[in-house]
Amino acid sequence: MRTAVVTSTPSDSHTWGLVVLQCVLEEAGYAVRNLGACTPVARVLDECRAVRPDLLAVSTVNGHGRVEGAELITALRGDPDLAGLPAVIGGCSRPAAPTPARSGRN
Ligand code: B12
Repeated sequence: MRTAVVTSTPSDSHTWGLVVLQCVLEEAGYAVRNLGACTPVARVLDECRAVRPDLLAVSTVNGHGRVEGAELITALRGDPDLAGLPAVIGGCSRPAAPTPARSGRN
């Protein structure tokens, strides 16, 4: 059976994207190890070394994913054991606050 590690980034405490991701991957036939929210990069790497997954899936929605996701992938690619592990990052990119529409003249 294929396995996937599902995780968030160190600062991201949102959990429901992780739950959805786990459900989708399980429906696709993966055995999933869900590391939960606010997961340190070192822990993700340790789990990947232990589980030897076919996929690492990262959910991040709190707005820091661009930085922390890059840090995670850089660490992953720098580890000889994990450098070739397929990894995906996703999550909402909704703006924190919509820009109010200008009223009146264009
Ligand atoms: C619930 C919620 C919370 C709860 C979380 C509780 C919990 N147990 O998860 C609480 C109150 C704790 C919280 C805290 C904060 N939140 Co909040 N939160 C939300 C909220 C309302 C819903 C998120 C949610 O659960 N959605 C349901 C899940 C199922 O959807 P999802 O996470 O978007 O995931 C979907 C997709 O993104 C995608 N997806 C997700 N992961 C992945 C991964 C892959 C690989 C793929 C392909 C797809 C994918 O698939 C999922 C299903 O469609 C959103 C606003 C919103 N309406 O989205 C804000 C939101 C995410 N939060 C936001 C913010 C700013 C915060 C705080 C910083 C607020 C604060 N000032 O304290 C903190 C951050 C805490 C932290 N350290 O991370 C912002 C993020 C802004 C940004 N991205 O720039 C949002 C967008 C609100 C906003 N518009 O300002 N939050």
